[in-house]
Amino acid sequence: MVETVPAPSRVRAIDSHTEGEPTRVIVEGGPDLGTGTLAERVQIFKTRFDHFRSGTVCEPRGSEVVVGALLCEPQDQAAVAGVIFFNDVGYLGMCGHGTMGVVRTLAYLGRIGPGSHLLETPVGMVQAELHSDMSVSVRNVPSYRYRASVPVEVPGIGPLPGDIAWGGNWFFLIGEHPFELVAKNRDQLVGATKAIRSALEQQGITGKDGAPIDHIELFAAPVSSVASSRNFVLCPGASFDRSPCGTGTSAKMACLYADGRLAAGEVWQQEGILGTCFTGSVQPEGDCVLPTITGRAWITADTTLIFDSSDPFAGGIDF
Ligand code: PYC
Repeated sequence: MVETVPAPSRVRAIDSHTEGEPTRVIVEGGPDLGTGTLAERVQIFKTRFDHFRSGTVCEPRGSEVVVGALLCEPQDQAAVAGVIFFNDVGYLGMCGHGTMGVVRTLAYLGRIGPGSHLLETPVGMVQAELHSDMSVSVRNVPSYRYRASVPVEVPGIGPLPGDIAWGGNWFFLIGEHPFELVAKNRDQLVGATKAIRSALEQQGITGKDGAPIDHIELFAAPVSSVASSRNFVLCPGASFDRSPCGTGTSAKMACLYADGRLAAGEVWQQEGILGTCFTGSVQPEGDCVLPTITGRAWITADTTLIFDSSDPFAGGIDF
């Protein structure tokens, strides 16, 4: 009798980077998560297909810096696609740089052209505009500052006051700290921001309804004379955002608006740790603001990921 070896499964992924931060969009071969809301589909992804998340973005096929984006059928047919974002440790609500990567990917696939497009995410609908120069503007979900000047005592660093804000993910935003925000200090910055996140957790400091604060954002004066500010953003896990972080820029602008330091429609140029910028502005929407952020993304690979059932690391390496 001839033994048959199961064929390895294949997943088509389009890789891009947005102002330096990578996105891997899964366009074929992803799990079937049903037809519920995107928030319901994330729960199915987490409980039944988490190995797909780790297999596609963790080593040896990816790395901790890769943000994955699973394209899904949207519930609302007005949307061009639904999208679930994830990274090496879990799932994101929204992702600004990732949305720009998704839009560039859809254009690369010939599914959209320049113009305005809706995308469904687990935390709400976002509108993306692909410009003729291939830059992308994202009108994010309603964003707001939840608490201002919350002190956190960080072992080895001291007390640090920060704002807690929602920009599609939860952020702790710190303007006063002893760190120099330059890329060569990345190990020190990752260590410090991880210590801040642990201190928040230990001291019971959370987002609304007890939501964990999984992104930490430090600010300093910009290097470029045209930018308004520079940031360093720790993402869930131990990776930092190479881009200026779309949801982090949204959270920042919500705080500035709440303080009366950013007017509706005024331009905010957020520089990231690599010196690249997102251009942002807000419009008021009830108790929140609707942020718009603009940046550039480039396609870097159109690739097939191969999962062989005999591969001990088919589900990624769990460090
Ligand atoms: O651009 O919103 C963003 C983001 C979140 C995590 C990494 N990038």
